[in-house]
Amino acid sequence: MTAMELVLALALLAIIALKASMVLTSANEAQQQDSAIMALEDQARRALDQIAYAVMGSDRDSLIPDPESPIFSTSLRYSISLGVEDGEVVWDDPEEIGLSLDESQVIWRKNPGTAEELRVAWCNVVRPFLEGEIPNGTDDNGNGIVDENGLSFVVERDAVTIRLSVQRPGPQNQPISETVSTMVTVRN
Ligand SMILES: [Ca+2]
Ligand SMILES: [Ca+2]
Repeated sequence: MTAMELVLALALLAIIALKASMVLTSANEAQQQDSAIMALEDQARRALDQIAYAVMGSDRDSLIPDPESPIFSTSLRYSISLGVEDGEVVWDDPEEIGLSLDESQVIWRKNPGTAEELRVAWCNVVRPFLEGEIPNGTDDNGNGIVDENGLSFVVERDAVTIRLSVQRPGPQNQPISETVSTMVTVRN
């Protein structure tokens, strides 16, 4: 082998090694991205389930706000009736689930606004607006509500639709988002 052939052979080997490492890196990055998306989806699903279970047990008459049109709200106050005593419905302590835009959090509160208020953050990566929605007065994501926030409730008769979008930095530092929604029926 001449010196020139040796140099060429080495250069070729170097290129092959570089290509192989690039393939490995991009496979690794894709895998990191996939697991980050799956973890975020899990997180969104868990928060949505928690909200849905809480709202599910509540009574229709206790819901605030009480819109009969598809206007969304970023918070929902509800109570569970404990039964009827002397002809009067006895309500459990009121609870409220709402979006804190400042902290990107879903906040659950019991006895909201009172001295005995109990406050727990259920999720802390909520997007300011639902995925695909920007604040421009139109329904960009085509779900029937306009400029809805990252957490929204729509009450129609005894059905509550809950939508949640979360976002966090992905492994390559570009943001990744997940959106989940469900509809629950409250007690009539
Ligand atoms: Ca919309
Ligand atoms: Ca919009």
